[in-house]
Amino acid sequence: MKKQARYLVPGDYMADPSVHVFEGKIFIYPSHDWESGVPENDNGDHFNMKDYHVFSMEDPEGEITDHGVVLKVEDIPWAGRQLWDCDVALKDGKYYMYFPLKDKNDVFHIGVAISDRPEGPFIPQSDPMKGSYSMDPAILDDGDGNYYMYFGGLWGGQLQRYRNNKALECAILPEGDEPALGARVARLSDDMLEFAEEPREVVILDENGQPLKASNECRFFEASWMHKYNGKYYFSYSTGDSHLLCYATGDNPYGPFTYQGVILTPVVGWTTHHSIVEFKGKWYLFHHDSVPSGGRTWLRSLKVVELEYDEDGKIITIDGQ
Ligand code: FUB
Repeated sequence: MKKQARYLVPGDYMADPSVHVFEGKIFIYPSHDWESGVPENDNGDHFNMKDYHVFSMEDPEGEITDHGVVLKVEDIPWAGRQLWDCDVALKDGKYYMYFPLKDKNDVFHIGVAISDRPEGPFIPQSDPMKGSYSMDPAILDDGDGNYYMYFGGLWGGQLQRYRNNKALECAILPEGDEPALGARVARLSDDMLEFAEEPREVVILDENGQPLKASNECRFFEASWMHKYNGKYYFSYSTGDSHLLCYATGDNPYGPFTYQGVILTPVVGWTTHHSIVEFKGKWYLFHHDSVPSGGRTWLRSLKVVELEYDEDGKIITIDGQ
């Protein structure tokens, strides 16, 4: 029987959910879509978000609490525009929010904001993380004291403007049989405010051990997420212009990861984005679509649906429609 996804915030447009269990509750850190009137283009200028709310739930089937605005563009000293997908990590009683934002030169960097509470408010640092670029940060708490950030996205996410962590003079997008561009991963410093090392590329291999090609409809585009299941590392992501959520598995946080399959088939709306979280022995896929806004791709709505694995640890594909 088809699993029925549930809309979580019918009264507002929220997208890109990053979800964690803190203090025994589910906390959702989404982007906050709104009708800013900016025309749609391949740079994603129509995703003109200016603040974040935090939501919590006692249970995925229970009521949802809106904790209100917890961070806004005008409070961030280095801000230009566009607060995109954020994530939050807990270390030593403090909550660290990682957020992508364009600076005053329209270049994406990743900033950090801190709170004593999972529901915020979050106070931003005065500068972005040194050496940070592109967008869509996702944090893995590896459970051994190490935290890793996965980040990056193509087109409007600006990843094609960089190689080896240096800005290129002109953006280069690989094509055809060239290896696809990968997300980036870096361990975080002990104070959680900087990279502890140079970011590395996340390599996804096909069944023959070869890196996925740029022309492959399952190659990485944006929206990294990392979770662990039965001791394995599951790196999941959006394929962007082919509109899938896919995943690859590995035996350590850096990879390489081997491509496994599709988590979610295309939803209504151009973007697809997610997080995967375990709560009381069940697994859930939090994601978004543009059904409630009548297909307006910049006005997305949060959803949750149960996610299942088969006996070999493969994620059973969910129908996005
Ligand atoms: O919400 C703006 C961007 O759209 C996100 O950063 C991407 O992952 C896509 O969902």
